[in-house]
Amino acid sequence: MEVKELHAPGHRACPGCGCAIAVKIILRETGPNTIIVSPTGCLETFTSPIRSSSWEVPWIHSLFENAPAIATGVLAGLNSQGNPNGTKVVAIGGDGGTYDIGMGSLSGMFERKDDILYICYDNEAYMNTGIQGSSATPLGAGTTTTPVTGDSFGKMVEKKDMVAIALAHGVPYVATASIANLADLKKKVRKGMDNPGPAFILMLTPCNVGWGYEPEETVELARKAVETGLFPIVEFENGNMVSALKIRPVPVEEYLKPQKRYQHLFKNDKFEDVLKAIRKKAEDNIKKFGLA
Ligand SMILES: Cc1ncc(C[n+]2csc(CCOP(=O)(O)OP(=O)(O)O)c2C)c(N)n1
Ligand SMILES: [Mg+2]
Repeated sequence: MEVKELHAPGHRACPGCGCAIAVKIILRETGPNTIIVSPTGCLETFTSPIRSSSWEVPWIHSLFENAPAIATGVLAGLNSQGNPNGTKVVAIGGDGGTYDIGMGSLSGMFERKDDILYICYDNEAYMNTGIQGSSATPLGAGTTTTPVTGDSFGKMVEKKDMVAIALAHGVPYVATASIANLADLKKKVRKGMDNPGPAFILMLTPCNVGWGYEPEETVELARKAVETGLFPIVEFENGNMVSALKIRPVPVEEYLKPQKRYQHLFKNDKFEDVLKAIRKKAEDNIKKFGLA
């Protein structure tokens, strides 16, 4: 049977865009009875060039900083009319819109316990405006604002832990997902939508332009992020971990080396401590979530 894609072909994402893959699959699971909210970022830009749209569901673009508040408003509007069709509200925002500038707005949405699924597509920088670092950029990664020059080794501090932040708000459904495991991603979107109250899903969506790799390697890199332990696939219901994808850990170098943003770590021994810290991050995740 032919599937009608709700995120239609013909959008203007870069070839190999991890976010475009993710959104197509997410909408297959949400179905048409959904209103999507997106803050400014690549997703908004590549799906809505002037006078066209690749969305086959109602879609609203918010400011960079307020997607959760707009989602709350959309839900309030639906509820004020009795929401007879049970239409769901799903917000899909980038890491900049989620970890940084939209954090206050998201915190409010979590606190209000609004029945909204918020999905963050995390490409680990502000890609739309030219690869500026965000608080999701990982330790050691080069971006235009975390430069690699002289003794500077790219991002100098660890990535913010958004899963822990969502859990600290008491969000009843919190999960991570990967475009290398689509059945799991769809299952989590379904759970996040069916769960009453707020839900938060974090997805790592590699960006070949910002990370510096060949477009056809996107899904393989997403898989390597999981297999190294650097991006654990976990799921929490009411604060309790209910699933964690088991891995047979591969060395972090298998994930880092194909990416230009990490090349400086392999040029000489100067940044060995950074590599050690990245290895330790993977080991800590494996221990913390019982991945191996
Ligand atoms: C208040 C405000 N500041 C800055 C911008 C410029 N801006 C638009 S998109 C963007 C980065 C978006 O990054 P992210 O949320 O990670 O999404 P991505 O582009 O990576 O998909 C920035 C800085 C803006 N639109 N509004
Ligand atoms: Mg981003």
